[in-house]
Amino acid sequence: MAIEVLNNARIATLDGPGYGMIEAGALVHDHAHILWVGPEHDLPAEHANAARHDMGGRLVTPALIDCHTHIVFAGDRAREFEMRLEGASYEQIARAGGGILSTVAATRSATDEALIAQALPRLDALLAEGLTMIEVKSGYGLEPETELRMLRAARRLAELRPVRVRTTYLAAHACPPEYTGRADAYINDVCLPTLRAAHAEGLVDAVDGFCEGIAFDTAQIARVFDLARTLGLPVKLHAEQLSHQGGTALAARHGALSADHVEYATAEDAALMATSGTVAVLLPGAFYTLRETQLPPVAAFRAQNVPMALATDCNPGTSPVTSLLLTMNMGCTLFGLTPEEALRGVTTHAARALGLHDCGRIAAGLRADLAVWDVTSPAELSWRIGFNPLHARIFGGTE
Ligand code: DI6
Ligand code: FE
Repeated sequence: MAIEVLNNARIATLDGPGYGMIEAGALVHDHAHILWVGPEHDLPAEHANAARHDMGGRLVTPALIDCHTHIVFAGDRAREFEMRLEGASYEQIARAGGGILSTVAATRSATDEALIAQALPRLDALLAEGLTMIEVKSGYGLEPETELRMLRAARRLAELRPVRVRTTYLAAHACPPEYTGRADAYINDVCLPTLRAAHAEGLVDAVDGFCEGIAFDTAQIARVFDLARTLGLPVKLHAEQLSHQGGTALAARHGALSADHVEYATAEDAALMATSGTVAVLLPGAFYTLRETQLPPVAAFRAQNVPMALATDCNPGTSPVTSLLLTMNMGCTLFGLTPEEALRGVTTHAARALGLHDCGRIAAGLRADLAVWDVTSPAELSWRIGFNPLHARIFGGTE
């Protein structure tokens, strides 16, 4: 592939301390991977005659990664939003058969084409902010065919847009109406066999669950994780979102890639995550939407060197958010992250939460997935609200 030099750039590599800034920087790529990055005056002679693309002094960062989304779903939950404003809680609505189950009904009755058509505008909003990698979960089918259709729809998005997609199997998201009061039977009859089927079709990159009073307990999730291990699939978990259930410790015991939400996690949980190398995926959009007050233990994560990722959790119920820039702002304002932590949270640490080693930083050998911004300092990305300073999105070296 033709070699190109991006020059006259301020490059936040996130490779090394701070932002890993290179002022007056240059980056060489071959329209797939980064070959070299450094100060422009050190550009290797072998690249001196390569095509130049002047960045105009703009800030270049790794492209953004959303490591926790439910963007494939049908219908909306505006009525539930109104009910919560009238005083109903998320748990009350869920226990009355609304919440996740109302999206399950809409998703089951949607065609494949409708699922894709409804997901695309959400994906496009994320792409417009410089995203090149997105994780998408199933979990609104809760029966074999719709779980598989959701995963296929998610994979299809990567054929319709210049983006990479990672699919996560989340049939242990809620107990469907036909199994009310029989969650163990649901795990045995539906969740486990459908995981085998989805894996056999090559549709599963990771396995997730919702460990919560309104969803599944640690023993039920453990059975799903045991099968994931047998199949050689990594696991992650929605843990300690609304209460402390022990999901984080379970996830750490299973060497999970990430424990997500974790508002109710403790300092002991953070220590376990540090030992297992589990990333804390913070989801401030859900915290904000549910008007939660329990803050995730950010100080403990820092003290234990647990990497913190940030993601939209884009879903119709608890986080109808399609902006990683807003998520960064919320991560700072609501959770007290620094703008540097927020940027690492949607790049380096998001990649790690997905088990990826080829993106999330700017370094030779990694993919040329970049975002070019009309800002002066990286902190500006977290500072503004509802403003998108993206100048260009570069996916595998191609703008
Ligand atoms: N936690 C969440 O915040 C989403 N799923 C989960 O396990 C909510 C999904 C929904 O309400 O539709
Ligand atoms: Fe979620």
